[in-house]
Amino acid sequence: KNIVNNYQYQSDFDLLMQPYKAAIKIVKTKLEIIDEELKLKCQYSPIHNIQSRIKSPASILEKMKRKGLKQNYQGMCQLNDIAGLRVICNYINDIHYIAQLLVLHDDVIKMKQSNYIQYPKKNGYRSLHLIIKVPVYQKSGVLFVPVEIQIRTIAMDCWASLEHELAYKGAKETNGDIKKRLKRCADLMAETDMEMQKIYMELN
Ligand code: 0O2
Repeated sequence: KNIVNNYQYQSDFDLLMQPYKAAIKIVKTKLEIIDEELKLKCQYSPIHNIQSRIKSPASILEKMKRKGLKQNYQGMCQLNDIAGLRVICNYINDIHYIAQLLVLHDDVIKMKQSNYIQYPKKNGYRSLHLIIKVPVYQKSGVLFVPVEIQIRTIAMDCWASLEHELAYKGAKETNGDIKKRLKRCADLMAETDMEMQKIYMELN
């Protein structure tokens, strides 16, 4: 049975997504608490803003097909990015600091880290991706729910948002010249990030 397709009613999909929504709330609260503590104790708030989303049913299906997973509940449970958070930080050093503080929590299980800052993608994409699992208590017991967290600077986010619209997954046909220019923009953003970090450190 194709469980996602057969869930014809929004309420059924909501039921399926309830633990993922709960996991987003839990991780968002953790991040906000980290930021608040730093603000009070260090007079510095590294998180610029936090966005979150639950993957759409169409996107869940597309990814299950692309990954060759069975299109059923078990297949869906193998996806790690149904619950997603994007943490936008002010400076590059904040990214690793936030990631370190988050995985220090006893109830956070670190599953995977992809460092697209140290090793940017060929197109210039930069971000730190973390997959963690957090416990979500249900009346039937505890579920360990995966959450994908993308942590990036304002500049990295600016580039990724525009590139997502312009070129990601072949959104529009992009020739070699466009790819080169997008990559150059990403590199310029990265240079700006380094310089802003230096300025911040010199002033503080
Ligand atoms: P959308 O539309 O943003 O939801 P993996 O499971 O690690 O084997 P996956 O999930 O493709 O493979 O992981 P990856 O490459 O780490 O990318 C996950 C997400 O990062 C993507 O989600 C994008 O949000 C973002 N991302 C990755 N590469 C790029 C890129 O080149 N440009 C932009 N703008 N964003 C990128 P989705 O589900 O692919 O897409």
